[in-house]
Amino acid sequence: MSDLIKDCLFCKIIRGDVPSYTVFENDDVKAFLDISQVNPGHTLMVPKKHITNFFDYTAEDARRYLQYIPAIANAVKKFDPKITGMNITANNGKSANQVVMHSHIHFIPRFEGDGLKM
Ligand code: DGP
Repeated sequence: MSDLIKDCLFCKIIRGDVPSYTVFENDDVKAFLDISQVNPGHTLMVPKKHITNFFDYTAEDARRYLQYIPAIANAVKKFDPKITGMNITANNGKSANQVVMHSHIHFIPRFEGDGLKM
């Protein structure tokens, strides 16, 4: 295993070396609750292959990993019937506030009148 993958926080979560609350998982991706909940149910989806961000995705990576967005959005939505919307976003690159350099998508549940500014 390369040092990059050994030391990557989200690779550690995928391996189970760092605990997380799993929302959805299959051979390709894992989705787990974000440690800093912007709103209740805030979830991150990561590909199990280490890819830094979307600049490095091939078309095949996009087909393989992004196909799960609807399934994960609906899994998160099931947490609470009061979830009526969801921000599905990615911070791509350091200047765009990407802190963890393993590609991930945020699923941020929205509630009527929650006042969250996104
Ligand atoms: P970003 O700025 O897009 O790179 O967001 C990284 C997210 O990762 C941030 O919302 C907090 C989350 N995060 C950081 N460390 C951990 C952790 O150890 N466990 C979990 N579940 N989430 C983490």
